[in-house]
Amino acid sequence: SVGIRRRLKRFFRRDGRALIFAMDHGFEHGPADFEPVWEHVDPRIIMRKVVRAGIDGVMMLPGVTRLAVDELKPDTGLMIKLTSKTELRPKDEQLLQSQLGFVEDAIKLGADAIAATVYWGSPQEDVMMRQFAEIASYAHDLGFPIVQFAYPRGPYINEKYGSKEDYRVVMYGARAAVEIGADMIKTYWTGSKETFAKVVDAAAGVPVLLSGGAKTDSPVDFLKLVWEVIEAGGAGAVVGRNIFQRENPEPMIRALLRVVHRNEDPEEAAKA
Ligand code: FBP
Repeated sequence: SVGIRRRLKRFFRRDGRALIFAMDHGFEHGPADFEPVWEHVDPRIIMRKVVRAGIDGVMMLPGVTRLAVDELKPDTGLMIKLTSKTELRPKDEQLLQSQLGFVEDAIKLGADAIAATVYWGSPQEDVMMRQFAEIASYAHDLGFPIVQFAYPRGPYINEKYGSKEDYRVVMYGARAAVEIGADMIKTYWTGSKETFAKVVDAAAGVPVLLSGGAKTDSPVDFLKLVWEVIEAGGAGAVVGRNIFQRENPEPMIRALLRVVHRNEDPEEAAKA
């Protein structure tokens, strides 16, 4: 619909690319994720820095959105995620993300897009598929785009492919996300530009964004990874720990923006 197309533009610049800040970690991993730079446990403090640095969009759960929404600029894309799990659950139940909020409430909070995770290959895949289909149906009905965090994850994947980052499973997850109706996909790095290009192909034109992952030792290592994503035809990145676990998130964001939007050489971007 027109609404979906218009709202997707909130995230992507004219070049069709986006850098989005992810901050659902207090729930999905627990507040310990903020320990490297403890002041960032306050959503207002980190959000202020991230927005000042010029981020294109942000992703949060509903409760923290309420706390941090005043820090956003009018044109900052707001993605509200409606599924998660805690790490307090028994290990084998961590292969399920549960619904924790509702589309209408996310829209009242000002969301431009709704997000939900599916762990493709999980023993609970069926539950997450239905959950995603229901959330997507509500969102689309109201003219809102739906973002899928398409994460292959589960015992059979490890047995058959050796890793959840194997491009064959990552591209399967991305394609499954397209087939179920996602307007944007966030997924793992597959280890090389060539393999990530296959993931992009499998998504058949639906934008594919990198899921940041654990903080790299040096900022330039992460910039190189994002550069390869862009070279592979990726639409950008959704980044959490590589931003908020750094003492100075602003230079990192500015460097990431140069790589995402200008294909700038990572070493140069890091220096600037
Ligand atoms: P990061 O850039 O920190 O990896 O954030 C992206 C993200 O998908 C978060 O939205 C989420 O909380 C986290 O990664 C989940 O990571 P995992 O499931 O791999 O533990």
